Amino acid sequence: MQGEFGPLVEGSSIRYSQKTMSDMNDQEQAISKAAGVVRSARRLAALTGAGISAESGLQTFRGAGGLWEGHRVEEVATPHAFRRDPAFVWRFYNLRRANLAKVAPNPGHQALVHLEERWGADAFTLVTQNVDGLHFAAGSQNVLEIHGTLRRVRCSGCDRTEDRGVEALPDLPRCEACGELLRPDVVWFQESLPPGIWERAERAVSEADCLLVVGTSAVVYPAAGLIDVARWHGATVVEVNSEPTGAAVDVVLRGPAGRLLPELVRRL
Ligand code: BJW
Ligand code: ZN
Repeated sequence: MQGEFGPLVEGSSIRYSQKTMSDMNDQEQAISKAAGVVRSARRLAALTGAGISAESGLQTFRGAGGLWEGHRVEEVATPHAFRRDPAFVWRFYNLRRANLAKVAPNPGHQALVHLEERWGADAFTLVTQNVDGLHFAAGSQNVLEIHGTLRRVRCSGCDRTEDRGVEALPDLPRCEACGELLRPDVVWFQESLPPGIWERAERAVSEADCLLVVGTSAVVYPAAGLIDVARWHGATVVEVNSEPTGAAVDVVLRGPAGRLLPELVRRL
């Protein structure tokens, strides 16, 4: 059988097509280059998205399987959707909260812990768009959750926040203090990012010599704009993604983060 990219199996020996060989050389060059860039960076930052948690079993937002009951995230994760039908929105979030109890960090998350240990939390900042808490669960400490977290709720009346972990919540949870509806403490479309945290993310990225962009489609702003901020300040941007994105980056590592990040760390 001759696959365009796959190995050609002949009897007991495995030959590779020319296309596969040149892809392997490109990948080898890219990972060596990325390792060199990371090694020589005084300050590092990473921007992660849903793709880094895909190998833990969590769905991404876009691409195959990215719909929830036929709805795009843009239809569910908005203040308008919550006002119109809070039970519908809570169903989406309660399912995702329940999923969190079943998943664990994967080698991609752990590789980023390793980078923080090696560079020190002062010189390595992990900016994540993810709300799943898996970077903290893996052991990363300097993590900026710019889109909030599923583990916290916030009162839509008095703004009080509370950590509820992954405990099961009622279909329509209410605030004990004022009786108004609680909502997940995450950032929906048309909402501002948490002010202090966003400023720290911008600063970390603008001070970094290298930014690793992992598992994000880089279509949601202002998070995706961090890539331009980094480059504008002279950082080299290394993307790790299983699929092409339109992001303007310097080095591309194409493949699963759970394999490529540990490989990158091994080469440092
Ligand atoms: C793997 C892999 C493996 C798979 N290994 N890779 C400028 C231009 C255009 C629009 C705007 C703009 N500025 C603002 C906007 C509007 C809007 C926006 O960006 N819209 C775009 C969709 C066009 N932004 C906002 O509204 C933001 N707020 C804002 O701007 O406030 C200012 C304001 C205030 C007041 C009035 C008006 C404006 C807020 C954005 C909030 C986003 N929130 C969500 C939901 C969070 C809660 C929840 O989880 O439910 O955040 S949306 C969703 O997308 C979530 C994610 O964090 C975010 C990004 O998604 P991500 O992580 O990139 O996931 P995917 O699925 O897109 O990609 C996964 C990737 O992984 C893929 O590339 C795969 O290939 C890859 N992958 N497996 C490696 N194993
Ligand atoms: Zn309240």
